[in-house]
Amino acid sequence: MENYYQKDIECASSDQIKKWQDERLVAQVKHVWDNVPYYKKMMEDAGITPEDIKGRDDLCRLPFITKADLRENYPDKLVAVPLKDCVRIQSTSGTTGKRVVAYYTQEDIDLWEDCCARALVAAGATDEDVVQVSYGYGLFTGGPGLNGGSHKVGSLTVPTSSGNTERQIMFINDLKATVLCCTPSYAAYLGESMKEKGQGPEDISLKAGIFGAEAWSEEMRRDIEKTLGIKAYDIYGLTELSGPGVAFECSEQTGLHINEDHFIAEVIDPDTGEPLPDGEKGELVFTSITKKAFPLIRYRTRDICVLSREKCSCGRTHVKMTKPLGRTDDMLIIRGVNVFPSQIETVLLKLGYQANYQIIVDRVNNADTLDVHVEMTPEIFTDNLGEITNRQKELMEALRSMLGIKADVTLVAPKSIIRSEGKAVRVIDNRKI
Ligand code: DLL
Repeated sequence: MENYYQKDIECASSDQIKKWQDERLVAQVKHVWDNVPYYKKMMEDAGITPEDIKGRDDLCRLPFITKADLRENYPDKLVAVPLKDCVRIQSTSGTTGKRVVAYYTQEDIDLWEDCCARALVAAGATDEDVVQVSYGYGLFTGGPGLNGGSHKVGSLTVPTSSGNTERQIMFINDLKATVLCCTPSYAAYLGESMKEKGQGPEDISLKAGIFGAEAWSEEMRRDIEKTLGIKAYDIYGLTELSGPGVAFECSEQTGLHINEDHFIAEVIDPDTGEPLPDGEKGELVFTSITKKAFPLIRYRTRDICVLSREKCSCGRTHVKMTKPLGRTDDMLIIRGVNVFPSQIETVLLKLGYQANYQIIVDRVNNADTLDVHVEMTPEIFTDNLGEITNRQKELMEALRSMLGIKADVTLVAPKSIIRSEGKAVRVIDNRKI
């Protein structure tokens, strides 16, 4: 039997959804025009006033907003309510110097947690479940979002946060956790670790998992389901829009329902910016129509996907997106953390190296690995092993502090990294996802 958290909304007619989107978009455009000078100027430059936007069909007349705009307005110049009305910030993981900071009113948090609750209930969670939240807590939205959603469902919430695998396993076993929320690679790692301890799927209390924040394949889903003895659900989201719960999988598992009462989704041609019809692959663009503190109008996510309005057997009516099929920029997601090659380059240049490096990403035993090969410059070149080890250590520490995750560093001889005739091949991603 299919379960819903807010059935009237999740199964609303397409006319009803359109009505909500029309009304909320008109109000949101007025809200940003009145309260955010940057939006007002962008709209003026595009020759648009709020009166021109009468509903969803006029959305394409509005200009896009990008991550660059968000950085330019760091930290709070896009906030559309008085700061005293904001109760929380969250921030994106691992971006350069100026991170994106997203602000929330209490109502924004409430609505975000509702979205996460929808995902949990779709995965079968009830007030009788024990939900272990093993996403990171803190600035990352994974932990706080699913934590709040789990409270709304009335489940017993276990806020383990990420890491400390021994303790994770102890709590799963001792508290008889039934739902696990974490990145898919961590779920796979937990599964392997439990298997090594002799626990088979029949000895594990978990029945469902809600995994997202990074790309994962159907093969990985089957692996995790087998080792943990669960049904594994995908969840999608981004800090800029709230966090996890922008879209989630239902039991049919043929795409993720986008919460259309809060977000209007479009797919555009990333080169021309032209909206594409449903069924075509392009860049996902979102407009948040209920967020008050940090509203985004036509935000370019850089995620590539396809939208589908085919009827879903679960009864939900909200549009479905495929799993993200890639990105239009060079952002890597390693162990759930967003990593840009430019961050690595910044560290190397600061420590006296040149931009001759290669980033090798792989997935070993279902956990992402990050290796950085760095050429020594002729001035730095040495064959003294002690000195090389010290330099590698220094680089590893600097990279950890910049990226927030561990990177292994290998120093190589000058000119030993193959030069490309075209664009430098900086990233070799061997993960099969
Ligand atoms: O990753 C929010 C989140 C937390 C989603 C927990 C799901 C679960 P950011 O750190 O801002 O937010 O990263 C957002 O991660 O633009 C996608 O490229 C990627 N991403 C998120 N979910 C998925 C997914 C969180 N299910 C960026 N599959 C997004 C593939 C995903 N990629």
